[in-house]
Amino acid sequence: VHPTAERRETVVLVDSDRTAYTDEAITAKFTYRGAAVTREGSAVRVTPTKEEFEFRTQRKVPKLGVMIIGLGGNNGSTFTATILANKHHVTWQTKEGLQVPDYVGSMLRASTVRMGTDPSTGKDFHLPVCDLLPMVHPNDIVVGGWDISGAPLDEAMRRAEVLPYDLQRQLTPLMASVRPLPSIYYPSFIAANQGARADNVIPGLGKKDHLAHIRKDIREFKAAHQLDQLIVFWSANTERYSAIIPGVNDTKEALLASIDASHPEVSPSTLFGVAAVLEGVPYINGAPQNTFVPGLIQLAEQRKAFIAGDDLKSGQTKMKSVLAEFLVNAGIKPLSIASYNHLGNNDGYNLSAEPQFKSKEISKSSVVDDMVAANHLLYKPAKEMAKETGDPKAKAEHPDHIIVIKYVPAVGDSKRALDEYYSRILMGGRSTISIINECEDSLLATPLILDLCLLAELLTRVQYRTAPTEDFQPLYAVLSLLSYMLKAPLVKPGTDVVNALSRQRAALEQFLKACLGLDNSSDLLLETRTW
Ligand code: NAI
Ligand code: DG6
Repeated sequence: VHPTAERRETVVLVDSDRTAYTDEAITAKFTYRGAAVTREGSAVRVTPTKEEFEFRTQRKVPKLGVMIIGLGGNNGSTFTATILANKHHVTWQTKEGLQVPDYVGSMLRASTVRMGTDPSTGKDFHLPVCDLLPMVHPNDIVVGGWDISGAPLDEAMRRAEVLPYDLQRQLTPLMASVRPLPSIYYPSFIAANQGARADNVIPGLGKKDHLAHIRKDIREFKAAHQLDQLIVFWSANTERYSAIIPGVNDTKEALLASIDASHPEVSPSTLFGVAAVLEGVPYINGAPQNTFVPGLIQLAEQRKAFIAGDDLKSGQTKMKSVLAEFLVNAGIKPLSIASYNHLGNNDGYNLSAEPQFKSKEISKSSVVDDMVAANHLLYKPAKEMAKETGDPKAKAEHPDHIIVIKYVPAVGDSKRALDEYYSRILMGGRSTISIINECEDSLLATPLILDLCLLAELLTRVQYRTAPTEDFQPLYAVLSLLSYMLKAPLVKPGTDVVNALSRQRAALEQFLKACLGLDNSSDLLLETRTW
């Protein structure tokens, strides 16, 4: 068994009077420290703040199901195959020799977190992230879902051309028994070139009936597999953006009424979201479109149901959320970022249509915004630009940022991404960094889907309160803690989006540690810097 798929019985026991263990739960007190900052003329006043939290994490790991919309796609079939290969210990031959299945690329299963120092050696002590708190083992996930293409998953896996032949050959009998449920197909939302695939659609009833149908599918899947928890995950084709229309999808009441009236602007991904929220199961959007219209966010808030999105941050954009942060934090000024990629899978085919490309362009474009806005020494804020240009509506300074995606069938799922970062360095000098990245897109995306589902499930078991007299309550509906895996993270309306990968990872690590009552000032390493 590969170490990333191993089952361990690790229990982290925190030796502190602020952390308590019962058979049911881990309860931890945590002091959340921040600062209130104001400018007063040439002075900046910083007032330290603190708020007391108590986190309670249920220890019993549920039997988990994941229902994927787009199950027969490259990601859906690769996700299913990965879990089945690990569960059944399927090994396969390649020119490099015998391969064992793994979960490489999953930050939960394949990365570690620094816990502190081992006093006997004085060396750092690291733990797999998935061992911090009780989490579902991926091999135990029951996978199902919907697709407008009715191909059973063995055929879908062959069509995807992602996994090696000898693995596909052995997985065929296992995959053949998984068949996608019929799905909702509204042709105006995805590229016309997808029409040929749509042989497995729920008959043309109204949107109200479609909603009822999907809700019933969710309930039946849960019951049939005796699941304690379920995640619904959109991994279907990228849709065009929905228009946000007052009275149609801007409030929860309007959205529900629009579904009743079969309004044309209610997309399949939004309808699935409404179904999941009404069934009280988390819903995650792995594609870029604006599934989470204001009405759906409101509905999730009202029902205290969890939602997360948008769009998996797998390769080129993940790299960008590291590199742009590095450059700007190093005091170097990117002047332009030009990102090109070509791919030949069905995702690329769908994105070759302009409205669907537009959705992807938006999610890929926003990823450097927060890093740029954080450095007013390099990039002039809007106010300064307005003064300089005389245009009161002038926008803050920003690097030129261009996104190009081309469909090249020959390369299949093996995406080739080229990026150029052109920056200003000392004394008006220039620096150019070029990156070429080539790999199977779905082999990067699959572990992200896994992490998103496992984390969303964990967060359904975490509750908090801010005073001992209060009842424990769930976290806020939009799970922005999942941002690390997402290109355009959805956050609580009115709050800032964090795109920088290191900050996203730190937030997640710190939160998992906070649930154990642990503070995360370990990188201070004061013992190495003092006498
Ligand atoms: P794919 O095109 O292979 O799979 C999408 C599947 O969705 C197809 O089987 C299609 O028949 C199905 N589908 C379309 N509309 C549907 C509906 N209304 N209901 C149910 N099924 C429907 O695409 P792939 O590569 O699996 O990607 C899935 C999504 O994830 C795309 O939106 C893509 O942009 C996004 N994504 C993919 C990444 C990757 O690395 N592969 C990374 C980031 C995002
Ligand atoms: C082409 O850009 C297809 C897309 O679906 C991407 O492959 C996917 O969004 C992953 O993007 P990135 O930028 O994280 O590699």
